[in-house]
Amino acid sequence: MTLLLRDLRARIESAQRLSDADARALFASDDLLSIGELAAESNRQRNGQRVFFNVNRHINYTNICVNRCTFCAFSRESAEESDSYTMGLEEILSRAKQAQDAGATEIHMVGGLHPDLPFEYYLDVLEALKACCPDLSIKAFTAVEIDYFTRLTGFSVERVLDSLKKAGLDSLPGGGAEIFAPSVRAQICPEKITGARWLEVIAAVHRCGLKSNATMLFGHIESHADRVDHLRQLRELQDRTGGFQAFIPLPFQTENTRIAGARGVSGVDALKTLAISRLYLDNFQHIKAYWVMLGLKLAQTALCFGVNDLDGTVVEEKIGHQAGADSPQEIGKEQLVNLIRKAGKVPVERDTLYNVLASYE
Ligand code: V47
Ligand code: SF4
Repeated sequence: MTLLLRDLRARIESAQRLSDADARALFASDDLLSIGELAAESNRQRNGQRVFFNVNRHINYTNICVNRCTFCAFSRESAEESDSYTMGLEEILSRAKQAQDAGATEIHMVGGLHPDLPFEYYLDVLEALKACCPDLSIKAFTAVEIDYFTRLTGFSVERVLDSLKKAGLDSLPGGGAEIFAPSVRAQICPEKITGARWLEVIAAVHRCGLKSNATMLFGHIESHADRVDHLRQLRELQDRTGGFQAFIPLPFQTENTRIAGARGVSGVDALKTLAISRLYLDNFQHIKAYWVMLGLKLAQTALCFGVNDLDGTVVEEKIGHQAGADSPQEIGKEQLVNLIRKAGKVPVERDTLYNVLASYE
């Protein structure tokens, strides 16, 4: 172990916060195994041997989007394109009912920024979901969608959130954060809200009493310093609100995307990024390895690098798969339990708010 890592170990053991310079030094280090060991220890102190998963279903209600993020293989410009779609109420409800019958506890619902759907569509969907499946927790709409609803309606963020909450919204996922650095956003998502706006919307989400997650899209054109800057802004907001549940680093999938020179993510980089996130984000309880983008085996390996959550059964996923993710569409609960057990950990099924539903000792 190098001097840097020995020094960091001492500081982590005495619960001292890592600085941005520490995090940048970790990204520059080749000592993946020592970084992983430190992150695993830090996770053990927080979460013991337990690894969480949930039984959920993703619903991507439309792929039509007025933004044209260059990293996104999922979105389509208009209804004229042959593979564009927008789900009606019945299509959404039938997916939710199937999920409920299969034992799901959560619906994860996000989509493109549709040019014509009125705000009432989203309220109707939430109300209908709650009426037909009252036991399903609805985690829906990224900060990017929430901002779009303020532009559709002319309402404040607070008023939009209040309406969605009354209609049945229970929590928010962490998408749309990408990388906060303006120079990177200008190239990968020029039409998307700024990083500052993402943080402002999420601060309002937390103020209104809803929990959310946070993500970071990495492995395209960003530098290590950009990643650390992103993590710092999340850590600062979490200090203020405490409203984030999990952090989810999303490795960039390159197929069908339009980023010149994007390199994609190696297994080493993915594990190192997950481990550094665990070490730096000392005020986040959970670090999630999203198996859809990482692949099952790398997600399992991540459990030895500070990760304590594997997301869920998912069932139908489009955003990662259209960009070339070679993971399956769906995995069963038994498969998740096995995956976690074989990593030497204790699988725990959770609900959206991390209450324990079942422990597979
Ligand atoms: O915001 C888009 C990302 C996100 C690509 O909160 C891509 O529990 C990789 O946020 N390669 C949506 N990533 C997914 C997401 C998420 C997933 C699972 C759990 C949770 C949670 C949130 O996917 C988008 C964007 O950052 N994305 N295109 C791509 N080519
Ligand atoms: Fe639209 Fe989201 Fe895709 Fe960007 S990432 S083009 S906002 S669906």
